Parts: sequence; structure tokens; C-alpha cells
Amino acid sequence: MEITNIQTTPFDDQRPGTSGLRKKVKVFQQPHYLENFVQSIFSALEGFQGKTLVVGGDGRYYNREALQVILKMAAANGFGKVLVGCGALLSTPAASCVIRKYHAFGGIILSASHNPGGPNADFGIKYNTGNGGPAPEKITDAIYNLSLEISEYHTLETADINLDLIGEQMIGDMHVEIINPVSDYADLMESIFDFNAMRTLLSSGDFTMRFDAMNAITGPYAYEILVQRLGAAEGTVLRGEPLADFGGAHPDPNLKHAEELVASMNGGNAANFGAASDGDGDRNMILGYDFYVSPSDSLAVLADNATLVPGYAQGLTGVARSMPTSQAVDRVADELGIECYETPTGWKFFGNLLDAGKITLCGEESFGTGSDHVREKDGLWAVLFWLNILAVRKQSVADIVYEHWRKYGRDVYTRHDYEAVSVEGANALMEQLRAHSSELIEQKFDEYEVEHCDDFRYTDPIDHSVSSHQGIRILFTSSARIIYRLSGTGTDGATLRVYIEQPENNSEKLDWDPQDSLAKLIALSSAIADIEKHTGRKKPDVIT
Ligand code: VG1
Ligand code: CO
Repeated sequence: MEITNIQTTPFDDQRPGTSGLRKKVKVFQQPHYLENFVQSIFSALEGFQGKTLVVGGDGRYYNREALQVILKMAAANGFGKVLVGCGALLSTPAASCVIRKYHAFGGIILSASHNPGGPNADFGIKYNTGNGGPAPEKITDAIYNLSLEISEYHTLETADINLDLIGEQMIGDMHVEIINPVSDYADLMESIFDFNAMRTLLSSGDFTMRFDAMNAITGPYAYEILVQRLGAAEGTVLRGEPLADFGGAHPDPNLKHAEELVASMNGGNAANFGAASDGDGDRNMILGYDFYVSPSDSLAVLADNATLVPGYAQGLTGVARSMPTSQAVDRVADELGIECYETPTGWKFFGNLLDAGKITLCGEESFGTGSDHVREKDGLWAVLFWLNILAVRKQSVADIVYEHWRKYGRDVYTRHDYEAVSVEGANALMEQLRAHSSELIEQKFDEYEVEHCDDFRYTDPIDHSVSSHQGIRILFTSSARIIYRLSGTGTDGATLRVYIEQPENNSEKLDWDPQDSLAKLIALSSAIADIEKHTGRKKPDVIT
């Protein structure tokens, strides 16, 4: 079949953000927009001729159309084979699992994760390397640079293939294998966790769980694993059907967007254990009866209890957290005598540490937790990890967390997001903080004395690459912290994230609402950065 070379001109806005390129669907639908980016990915790679690519997405609007385009371009660029999740579906962690299991050259994941979907909402695309993880900055920078110079792309003029038929098809000389998107991942989960103990818990009659798939990708995964393999009751999985617009909702598993699940965890019919995942299945929210586990605490509890899980019975080599994630896991690492690494925001920074065997578990405050089993954060994995711990410890979620706080103290934590603010205002706010950071050092604000203030800069311990401007940190002598960053995943204006944290060892105050415990520090965070002046907002849009 003849390869067609299509002439094109560059777009200047194809720089990948925290996790791939995310834009409005309408932007991706412009002629050549998607094709330019896909060609830039392929042109940035070397040595893939005849090799295997994995492609799948979170099922959002434009997923199928984009996947057909990618298949034809992969064939024209010389891939030998593509593995595609049936229905064009693959959760982000499942894509990572498939890339690793079948030793693929890499993968393309179509997702805008927790961003809304639909014709007027968001779409996204990212490239993962052969280790199953998000491409490092070296590659994403190369993709961006190529996208600024592109003059043609390669494709095949051929009919679309059937994405819903399991088995082999051909596009030109390239094999396309449509695979079951769930089974490899479910098998991996079964190899890590104690499914027998979890099955016993779920059938004991006095334990119920609810999993909110938010009409996003995890519905089929959760149904297969929780209901089919673990025997949870029918009805355990809520909003289990993946919809192209997520039912009009925002597929972000937090207290705001999983409101119904949260409300159902109180009162007479409440379940013992509740959880939710996001658009592409890599995030998780953990709830107990009338109890919310912050993601930073969740990471610390998982690290502390890891040896209860068969897959981690040998212990952890080390742990890592993104810089804005609370210091709770650091305390566990200290106790275990293992290293705790602090990385910039975004999963791509964990890849080298995982590949080098320096860490076993890692996580982010943004509802992301994962381990060396794949190279993405993994929502259902975290839920199963908790379920395994609950099955062994036979305590409630709240009891386990309170016990943890009594042992280690609590890192009281909150994140305040100011969404879709003006880009100029947000940049000015960051600039002002950057310019004044040295003056802040040693200043005192009531009981809060600034020990250190900087713009976080990370040197990768493995390849020594340097990533600068990763967020302004104000570190206080009490080990309280305020951190400011601008989001790299939004598609409307700018989003300012303010992360506020303070250690609490007073057992009388462990159960306080973080918004109350942190009230002074929250006020200080607004004052230091002049948030209202720069954003025009009196209060944040989302508090987690
Ligand atoms: C956000 C989170 C970050 C996460 C990223 C991708 O990025 O803060 O921790 O890795 O989303 O998650 P940002 O730049 O908007 O703060 V997902 O589930 O959207 O792939
Ligand atoms: Co996600």
C-alpha cells in the first residue's frame, strides 16, 4: 500500500504539559492538528521499525476517531504491529501493563484524565516509552521542537478498521491486534494481592464496598476484578459504564466531584469502604465509613502496611513522593530505614527511580499512588491495596488511619485550587513570589518562621537531568510548608494550586478539620502571594 505524505504547517502550542498534550476537542479537530503531533512523536523516536506500539484511550469523545488516525500513521511510519484495547479502550495503568508485558516499543494513550469530556470539553494524547511510563522531558521536549518545524506527515489512505473485534487485522503491512483491555491488567492485580483474603472479607456478610467509576474507564476493570474475581455484590460498582462525556460530570475522584459517593458513606446504608477513580483510571480516592483518607496519608499508610500484601512481602526498597505531597510518607521511610525521594509533580519523574529499583512505592497528593508493578499511577491498584490491608487487619479505615496518626503524627494537609484564572495574573503572582523568595527567608509571621524559600529544582539521581521552576516552596522551621504551582494539565486560562501543610502531634487535635487546623497558614498563604490581587478571587474553586 502506498504511503501518502501530507504537507502541513506547524502549530505553535503543542508543548506537552504535566501529562501529555491536553487541549479542547475542537482544537484537536482542526485539520492536521492531531496528525502533526503524532508525526512529531514518531519523528522524535528512533529504532521502532517493525516493532510494536500499544494504543488505547479512556473512551472519551474523539477517542475512536483519533485512534484510527494514529493506526494509519503508525503503519505509514513503519511500526510492525499495534496492540489496541477493544473498543479503543485502555486505562492508563492497563496501557502501562500491556506495554511492559508484551515488551512493546512504546505506547500512545488517548486521555485528558480527570478533565471533562465531550465535543466542547477536553482531549489529550501522550507517549509512553518501553518501560511503560510517561516519556521523560528529554523526549517531550524533542516532540515539541519537532512540532514547531513539521512540514509533512505520513499516513495510509485506507479504510478504518473494526475496533470492536478481538483478533488480528492488517493495515498495509502492519498487524493490528485488538486485545481484551481488562484481562492482562486483572491478571497482574491477581498476582500482587491476596485475592483469597479479600474474597473472604467481601463475602463475610458484614463488609460492603462501593466503587464509583464515574462513567469513565475503570467501570469494566472494577466489575471484572471486584465482582467477577473477588465476589463483591452486584451493585458494588457505581456509574460503571464508560461514557464519551462521562455523563456530563467531571471524572475527578475528590470530595467535590464524587459527591454522591461521599454522601453515601454516612448513615444507615453506608458501606465500610468506598473508592473512586478518574477518567483514565490512574487516580484513586479512598473513603471509610464517614471518613476521608487524604492521598498523602494514603501513601504513608500503604508504605507502612506494605508487607501485608503478598506482592510487597519482601519490603520496600525506597519510596518517593512529588514535592507538594505531604511529608507523611517521609516519616514512615525514616522508621523503615529506607530512602524517601522528593520529585517534581508528574508521574514521569518516578520512572527512573522505579527502573533503577530505588523505590517500590510512590505517590502524589493529587490522588495518585503506584508502585513498581507498572510505570503509571494506578487507581484500582490502590483500592485493592487498601482492600488487602482491610482484609488482613480487620479494622475500619478510620481506625487504621488514626492508629497511623498516633504513631507518626498527622501531616495536616490541604490543597486550594483557583481554576481558570487569567494567565497574566497567575504568571505575575509566581514572578512576584520568585522575586521575593530570598527576602522571605528568616521572616516571622506569628509562630511561623520561614526557614527556606526557593523555586524547586530537581536533579534526577539516575540520569542527572535537571528540571527547574517546579514550584515555589516556603518551608517553615516547624516543618510546616506552603507551596505554589501553576497547573500543567488545564485547558482554560491558568490554574493556581496552593498546597498547605503542617505537622500535628497533639492527640487531642488529630481529628480536627484541616481547614480549621490550617486556618492561620491558609490566610498567610493568601497574604504572602497576594492571591486576590493577582487572580481576582476571594476563595478557591476546589479544596481537597
Ligand atoms: C495534575 C496533578 C499531578 C498529576 C497530573 C496528571 O497536574 O497535580 O500531580 O500528575 O495532574 O494526573 P497539574 O500540573 O495540573 O498540577 V492525571 O490523572 O490528570 O494524568
Ligand atoms: Co488520570
